[in-house]
Amino acid sequence: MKDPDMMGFTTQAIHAGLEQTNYGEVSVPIYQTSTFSFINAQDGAEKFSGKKKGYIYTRMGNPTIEALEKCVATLEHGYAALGTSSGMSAVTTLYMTFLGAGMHLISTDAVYGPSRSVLERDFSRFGVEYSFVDTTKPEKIEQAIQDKTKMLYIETPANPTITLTDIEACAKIAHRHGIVLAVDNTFCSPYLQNPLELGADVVLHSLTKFINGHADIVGGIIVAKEKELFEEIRKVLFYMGGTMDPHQAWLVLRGVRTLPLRVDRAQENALRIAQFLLDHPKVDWVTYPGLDCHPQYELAKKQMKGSGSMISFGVKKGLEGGKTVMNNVQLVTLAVSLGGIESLIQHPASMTHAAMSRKEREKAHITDELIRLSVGCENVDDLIRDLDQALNKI
Ligand code: LCS
Repeated sequence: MKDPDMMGFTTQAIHAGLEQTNYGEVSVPIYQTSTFSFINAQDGAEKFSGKKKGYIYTRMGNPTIEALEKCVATLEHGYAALGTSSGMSAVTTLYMTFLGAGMHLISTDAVYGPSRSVLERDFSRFGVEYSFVDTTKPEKIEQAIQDKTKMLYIETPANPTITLTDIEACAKIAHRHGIVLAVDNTFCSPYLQNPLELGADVVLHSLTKFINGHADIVGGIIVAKEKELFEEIRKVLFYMGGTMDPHQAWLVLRGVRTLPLRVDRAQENALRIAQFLLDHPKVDWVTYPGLDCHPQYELAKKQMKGSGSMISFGVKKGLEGGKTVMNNVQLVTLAVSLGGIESLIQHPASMTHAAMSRKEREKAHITDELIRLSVGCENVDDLIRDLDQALNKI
């Protein structure tokens, strides 16, 4: 009955990862311990050598963290997963695994700001090279490939432009050239998109967002399709130390159990809000994958199982108009982050993507007037009323 492969997504989200002990618990216990005792010297030596399975030290594995890893690996159809201290820890662990001096990465130009800045500022100090291209056009990826390219890293939908990259097309290009394809699936969650099924080798999430969904923790996770890649990443993560804490994992487990319910509600709200914004006289443009005016509406239907709840839009009077909206919303909260039950609004050019130069931002279509809205699970009429009064102040 509890074979995850036989279950639908909502059942998996609720049950995957729980392995009952003799107590018959129905929620995963928090194993808040840094280390695990060995029965004797031989037991310790065998666990270290890998001859015997068992827990050693929480940075190298812990039952609560493993329960979350099993759950997300099931939802993403991967071989196994690794919990990380933050989404950025997942990103940098992957860079550290697949890149080194003289190696080259190709990435989406409109990627989450720090996923780009950490390459420009930090990995470059160790000789890592990179090209940020408009991955919405697969031919641009092909043109950027060099002999030393080792990794293709895409984010779709991209933060904050909500433009899409064709995962299947990227997998074909990457594998033709022997390159690893990693997909940041944060904006969709595994409920709406499964990159491993579309040919990606590795998927990562900022758990801080949809998977946890309650704006109360920071965390990340990496899911690998194959054992070999998983083992490579695991060694890097254990030594670099960006691992998770059991209490953090427990909170995410509590959040993931309702992922499909939250996403269903939020994206229902988002479609209504996107249509409302599109018709509003103070709004110039709206980018939302559920609108047929989205430039990649057909691709959204092909690779996503729903349109999600992230919207970007531009208002009359550009940035000044956007500031008026952000300063006047009362229910929608002015804050970065996304994917929670509460609606959040922010201005990427001065907030999440402020570390990019204006030139690079404009090249990536992260224009000054772009406002990003993460639609939550509130009553949609309340959200629309709030946005309407704020827009009307422009
Ligand atoms: N990937 C994506 C697509 C993200 O949006 C973020 C965070 C990360 C990775 C990093 O995850 P973290 O370390 O924060 O858990 N995005 C944020 C945003 O748009 N506003 O605040 C954080």
